[in-house]
Amino acid sequence: MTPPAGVSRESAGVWKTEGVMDYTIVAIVIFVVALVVAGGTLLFRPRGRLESAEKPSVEEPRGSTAVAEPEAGAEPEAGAAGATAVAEPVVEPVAPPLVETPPPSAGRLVRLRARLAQSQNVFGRGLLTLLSGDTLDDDAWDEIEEILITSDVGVTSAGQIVESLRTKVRVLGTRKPEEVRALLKAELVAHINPGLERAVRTEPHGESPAVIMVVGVNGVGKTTTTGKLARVVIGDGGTVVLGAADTFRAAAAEQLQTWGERVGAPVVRKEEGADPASVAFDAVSRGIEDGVDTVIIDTAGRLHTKTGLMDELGKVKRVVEKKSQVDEVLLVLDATTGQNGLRQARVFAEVVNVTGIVLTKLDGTAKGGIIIQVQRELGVPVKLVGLGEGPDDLAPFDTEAFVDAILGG
Ligand SMILES: Nc1nc2c(ncn2[C@@H]2O[C@H](COP(=O)(O)OP(=O)(O)O)[C@@H](O)[C@H]2O)c(=O)[nH]1
Ligand SMILES: [Mg+2]
Repeated sequence: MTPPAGVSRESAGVWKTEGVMDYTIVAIVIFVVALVVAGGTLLFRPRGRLESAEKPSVEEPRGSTAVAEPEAGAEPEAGAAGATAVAEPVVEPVAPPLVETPPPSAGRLVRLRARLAQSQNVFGRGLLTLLSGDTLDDDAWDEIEEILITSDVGVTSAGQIVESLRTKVRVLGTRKPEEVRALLKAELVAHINPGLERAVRTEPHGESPAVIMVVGVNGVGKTTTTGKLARVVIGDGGTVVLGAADTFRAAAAEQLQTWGERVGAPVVRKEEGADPASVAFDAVSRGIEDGVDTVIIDTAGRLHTKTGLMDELGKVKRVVEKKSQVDEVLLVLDATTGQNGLRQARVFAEVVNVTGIVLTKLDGTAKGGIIIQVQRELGVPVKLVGLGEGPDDLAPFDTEAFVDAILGG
């Protein structure tokens, strides 16, 4: 290369050096490009596998062998870039999640007893302190009644409980703390009625799976309960198909899909605005085809008129019954909503034949007494209680364990 005219020798030297540098730079660039290409191929591969994972399973083996081969023959650098398997954790959440095995349902209420801390402090401790106090006068009895009412036991039941306790305390004479506890426990257990049948009917009959419909007002925890209940059935060794009959918004089906995927339960769903009854029908058909134990159908709760509600839920039930009997209609009720929630629940109970109550959000509320009122008002047993937002925070209701938990000990 000749320096352009007018360039001094000195600068020509520089020019020459620059020429040499040019080659070095080109060489470095080539090297870097080679590295990038090698790294790029490796980085792209996991995505390729992901895409194939979303296709039918037949494709999967091909995808994974394609990954394995070139990786084995890759240059040493690839080992380091292969350690770009650090890309794996990023990729994993998108891949079909590993199927979980939920824990069995037995003893859950006992394990989750700490979640009833607020009810224990306000309701349980409050009552025990007053009942064991030195001066159990009229004021103290009024206070006891007030605690019962603010814990949502209901005015009628509160009055009856106080009346009964007054008589028993009089008979008892002296009041040792353990005697008072036993007395209060017996009273509460009697009001919750341990004799009620609380088992959720999840067992199949003949060729048909058990069919459970989950109903209730918007936001009470229906979808969450449907998902948690699927886990209970699977944790206890059963198989489940879920039906996303809340077609009001796509997000509801999405939410249910996530629950189903975690435990490997198929979710039957349709586009937003589809007929809920047809989704329910398809879910039950799928359940029969697959020979599963239980089909659980999530429904919408946004129906504000009684006739609208009756039309929709009634239709879902009637249509399902063309395929199979409906074994349970579980009414979900948010324990924190008190009288208002109870009023809304009553409308559902009038529209469909409710066979059991699921009382959610009992964690973090002092209103554990609502169990007594709900059963009294609706004439249906509480079968399950929601004690948190965790996937396994749903427990079969057990009267003794519940009363023990709110009384402490
Ligand atoms: N703390 C608590 N939150 C709950 C419980 N059950 C449901 N939730 C929450 O309540 C909200 C509404 O639940 P969702 O199932 O979508 O209600 P849906 O509209 O009736 O289907 C969600 O944020 C849930 O996590 C429970 O037992 N405890
Ligand atoms: Mg929902």
